[in-house]
Amino acid sequence: MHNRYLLLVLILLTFFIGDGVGQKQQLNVFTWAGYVSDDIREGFEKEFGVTVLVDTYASNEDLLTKLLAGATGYDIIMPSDYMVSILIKQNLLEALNRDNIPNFQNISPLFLGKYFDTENQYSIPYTFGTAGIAYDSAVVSPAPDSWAVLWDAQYKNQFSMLDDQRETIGAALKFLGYSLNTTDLEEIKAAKEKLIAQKPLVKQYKSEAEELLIAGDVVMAHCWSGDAFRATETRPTIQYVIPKEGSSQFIDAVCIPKSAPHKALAEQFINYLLRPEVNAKITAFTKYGTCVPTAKEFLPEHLREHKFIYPPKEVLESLEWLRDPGDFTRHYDRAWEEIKAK
Ligand code: SPD
Repeated sequence: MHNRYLLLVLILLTFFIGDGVGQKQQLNVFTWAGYVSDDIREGFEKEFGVTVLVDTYASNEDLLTKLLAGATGYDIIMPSDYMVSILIKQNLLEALNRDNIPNFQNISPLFLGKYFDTENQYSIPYTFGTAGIAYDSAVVSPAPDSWAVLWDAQYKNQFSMLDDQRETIGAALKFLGYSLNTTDLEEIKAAKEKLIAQKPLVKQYKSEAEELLIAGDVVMAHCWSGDAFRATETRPTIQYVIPKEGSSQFIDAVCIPKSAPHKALAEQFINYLLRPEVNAKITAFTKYGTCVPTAKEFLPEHLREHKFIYPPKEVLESLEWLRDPGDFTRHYDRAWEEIKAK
């Protein structure tokens, strides 16, 4: 009798599991624009009987500001490398339970154990890429090879810069021959002045640069590799270059915030993303690299080894990871505020 009662309770729970009786559970994803496609979202919704809501941000700092302001509804976030370290330090991330993520084994060791989460206790890699310059080769000639082109007055009002303080200050630092992660006040000041001098030439600061390129609003954009690649689908004359002075490389990760309302569902979603056939859909949509080698079997030939995704060795050697500058962050914040206020 007692067992039958227990069974009835379990059946009712299965029926009414969710945020309220009769309601489907909702997974809230907070990520970069153009990062979670409808087919990935709908595939999960259908299989798990839940709804997935996707909200977007334009920079890691926007994500951090929102979390520090107490945003509590998000189950999944996708910070980049250095922001993972910052979020761990701020105690804002939930440790992942690997028992619930058996597909973790599908990830290439090349993308694991990185400096920002050496044991992958809090993060799994989603995609990887670089920052560089996308340009319309039908208009911009000769092909640029240096950050200098983004200070060339002939392109006044015809290019955009990322609306991302670490990336944009980073581009100026690299142009000046400095590290992306400098903690030298004079170098930050020089980068700030460079960007203030550039400002009258800039059409827009925008992280979703592919939209401007596709619309033909700009002929050049400081932009991330996958977004440049996406723009080529509409404008095949778009090319992408990593300037000779060097640039940034990144891994965008998937994490669960400490405040996530649906942790178990979030781990199921992470496990789902790591299925090779689903992971291939991430690359097919975002045009960023996959961290799951077996996903390549599900990708068309041109996405398996594309030059926008896999730069040659000598270019790779010129790339730097963004890192958490600790207390020095305030100088990056201040420089960015001054640039944007001009
Ligand atoms: N549209 C997707 C953009 C993803 C960019 N990743 C950001 C890396 C920042 N260092």
